[in-house]
Amino acid sequence: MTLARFQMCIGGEWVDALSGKTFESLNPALAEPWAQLPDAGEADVERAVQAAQTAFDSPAWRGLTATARGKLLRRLGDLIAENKEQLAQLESRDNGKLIRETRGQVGYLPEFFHYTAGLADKLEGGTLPLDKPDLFAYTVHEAMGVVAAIIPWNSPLYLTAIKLAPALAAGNTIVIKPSEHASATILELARLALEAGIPPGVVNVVTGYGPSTGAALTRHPLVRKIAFTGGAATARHVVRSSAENFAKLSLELGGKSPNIIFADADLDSAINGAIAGIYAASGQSCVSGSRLLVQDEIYDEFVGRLVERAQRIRIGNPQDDSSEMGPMATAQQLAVVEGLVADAIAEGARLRLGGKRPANLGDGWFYEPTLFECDRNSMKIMQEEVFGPVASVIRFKDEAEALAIANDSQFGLAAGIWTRDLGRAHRLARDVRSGIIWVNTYRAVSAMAPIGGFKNSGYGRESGIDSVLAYTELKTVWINLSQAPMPDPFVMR
Ligand code: TXE
Repeated sequence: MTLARFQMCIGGEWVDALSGKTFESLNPALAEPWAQLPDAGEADVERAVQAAQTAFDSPAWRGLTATARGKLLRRLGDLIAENKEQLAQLESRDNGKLIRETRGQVGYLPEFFHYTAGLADKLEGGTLPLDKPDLFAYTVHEAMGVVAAIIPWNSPLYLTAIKLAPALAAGNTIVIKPSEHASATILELARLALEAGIPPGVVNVVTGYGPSTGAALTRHPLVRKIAFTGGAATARHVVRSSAENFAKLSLELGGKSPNIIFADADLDSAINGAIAGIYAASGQSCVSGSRLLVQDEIYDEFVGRLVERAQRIRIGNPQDDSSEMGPMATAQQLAVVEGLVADAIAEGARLRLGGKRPANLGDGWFYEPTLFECDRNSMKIMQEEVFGPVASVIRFKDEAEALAIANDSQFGLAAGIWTRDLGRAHRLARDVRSGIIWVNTYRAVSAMAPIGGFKNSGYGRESGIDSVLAYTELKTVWINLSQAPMPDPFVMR
């Protein structure tokens, strides 16, 4: 099969790696290469960061009003809408995500760009009611400079959009390093950014591996902010890189989110919520509801019905409209899932469903919807992120026990609460230590809603009205109003 060939976007030019090196991207449904991309080395990263810095300093970008930047982002949103089917197809082929899901995500991206475009000219500073009558001061939110965005493979376009749009709205420039497993749609996004009229060098994409390309980018001294989504182990490397020049950081890491089902819940809804939480996207979602906490009274019925529904999930070609679950995006991730399932069995978790690769689906990296029953929240399968279609279920007696189990986790990204009791819903929304709480729903996103985690799920928030502020530096400007000479220089004013 002939491979599709991609080039990187640096300074508005489409280029190969200076070394000429390339790597292949594999189609997860077939486990075979479909595309060839440049393997960027240190010198390519250097070019990209310099191009971004030059663009940052150029009148073509720096000279634009915030309103003009907003218009460019709006145009980019429109172009994404015009190209949505092609982008959805490309992402599905590249990372194995269901076409119905990539259509949904890409279909929503324009809303995201339009919303953020509207924020560009609303970054107001303040005048300060100083307690010093001879002085006047005000604050200004300024762009930071070059932003590095490190993107994982699970939702490349969406996770790039929530970094790119606010970074540009605030007037920064960006170098994006997509995952080596899913770079194609990010290169397409760069093409659309140029087509939208965003000046060359404002949006750059370097493709390559994490420890080489990614590390060269995150430790570059001109990078002022790193926006990272990925795993905790990689995040630790990124935090260390940022220590070189104290680049600001936002980290969106994984989770082991509890989906808590009370006996008074609408069970039909809760079962759909449990499925949405763990089997949608084959569990390759940072907000996966991978721990199911189910109240005693309904435990047997709930688990029975969940197993029955999960058994009917149609696993298959992600580009087929009728498929409900596609493959793992990478062979490594499949190996992680298989390893954690084996550990769970060895530790005594009871396998109720799945636990293996499906027959008859060829070499693709498919894995069956899997469910473990657990007696203790301390089991590894209740504590470690699997990032695959593997749920573990545990029973609880009452609200206090549910809360204790929910919070007994190193992570704190999301939580689902299923109950008809309004007071209980609000009590748990208050007391569960996580950045996102869904009550009687799961996996809802909106351009207006912040995303991010407590504890080991990272820090910083993306999306929502404050997302642009996270890409600014705050400046305080002091003006002397007095006509008198400057007072005693040896005393703080
Ligand atoms: O992510 P990595 P991986 C979790 C999930 C998964 C685990 C590892 O549990 O099993 O992370 O997944 C780049 N310097 N999540 O290996 O390694 C890399 O090239 C700079 C949660 O895919 O974190 C890619 O572009 N960059 C998650 C990006 O980091 C480096 C989504 C993410 O890769 C680098 C994905 C380095 N030293 C996985 N090493 C979520 N929160 O949604 C790698 N990279």
